[in-house]
Amino acid sequence: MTASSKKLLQPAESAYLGRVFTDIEQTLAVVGTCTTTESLSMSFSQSFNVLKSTDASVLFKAAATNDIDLIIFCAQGEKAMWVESLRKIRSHSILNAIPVIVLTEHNSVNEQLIALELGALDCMAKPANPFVLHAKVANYMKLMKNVKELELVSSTDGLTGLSNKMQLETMVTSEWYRMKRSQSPLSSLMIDIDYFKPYNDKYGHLAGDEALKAVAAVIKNVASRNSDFAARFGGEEFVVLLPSTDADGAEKVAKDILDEVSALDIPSANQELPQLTVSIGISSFEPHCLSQQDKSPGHLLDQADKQLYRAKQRGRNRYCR
Ligand code: GH3
Ligand code: MG
Ligand code: MG
Ligand code: MG
Repeated sequence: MTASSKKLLQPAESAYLGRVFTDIEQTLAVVGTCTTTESLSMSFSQSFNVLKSTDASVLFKAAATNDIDLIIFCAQGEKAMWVESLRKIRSHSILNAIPVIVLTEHNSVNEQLIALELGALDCMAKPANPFVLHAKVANYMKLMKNVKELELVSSTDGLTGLSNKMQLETMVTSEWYRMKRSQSPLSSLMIDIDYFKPYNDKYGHLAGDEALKAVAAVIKNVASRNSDFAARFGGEEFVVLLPSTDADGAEKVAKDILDEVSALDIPSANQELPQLTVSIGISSFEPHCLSQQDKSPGHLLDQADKQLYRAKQRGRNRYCR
């Protein structure tokens, strides 16, 4: 037996809780009304941001405004009741991606199988040994940290730090259906750098990359509401989604982007324009105006692309709606 495995087999339990993984940026939701829920919330509040929820519906409200990393679900009362409650959590649009540890009264094989089949990550008997539970929570929290880092990398454009095209596609679909549900407008901007091929040819690709980063920073800075979303769509093209924003509002955002890109004062490779500029196509949709043909989310970017084409035709460094 190695010295390290010996140490693992003989934990100094009283000292253990003091050195478990701690990250107050991460959020643990504890669901239930039993005394266990209270004591768990207390003991974990040293290590994580703890959200107490009496039942699934309270948890749903919390999930809308909090970024939950892990759920401890205390199964209590009639089996049919807690199974239904767990099922609701596991089929919720946000919560279904969050791992759940279920604590049951008896932890019979039957109870464990039900919880695991509903997608629980782990199942323990109440009262759970606090050291084991803290160690498990610490491990799952570390795992969730890695998962989130991977999700971020896979949804981000490496050059500009904006979201990438894959993430944009997800957002277009979700914002489109949110717009239809919420009865508030949705606008999008398709932005393309003018004469960028000659710019690269004249100043080189590295300078081209720097210009792309500078334009991306302007876009991010202008589309600054929490709900705004900016992505690199392709080479020198960007898309901005503006939820709850009508055509007039989108026009203001487009105008600010035009002005601020010009103000970067990056030299142009085209004699007609003194600075590097962009052209912008705007599309706006109001749910009550959607005709039968306008049903799919793809319309949002198709319309913006058509308007971008018009802006290019009309001489660039402008927007069309
Ligand atoms: P227009 O005004 O009509 O938009 O003309 P344009 O030259 O910008 O359009 P075109 O689509 O012909 O050229 C886009 C150029 O963008 C091609 C390529 O040189 C450049 N580009 C695309 N991706 C990158 C990139 O990642 N880095 C750099 N430096 N240049 C890129
Ligand atoms: Mg282009
Ligand atoms: Mg271009
Ligand atoms: Mg192009």
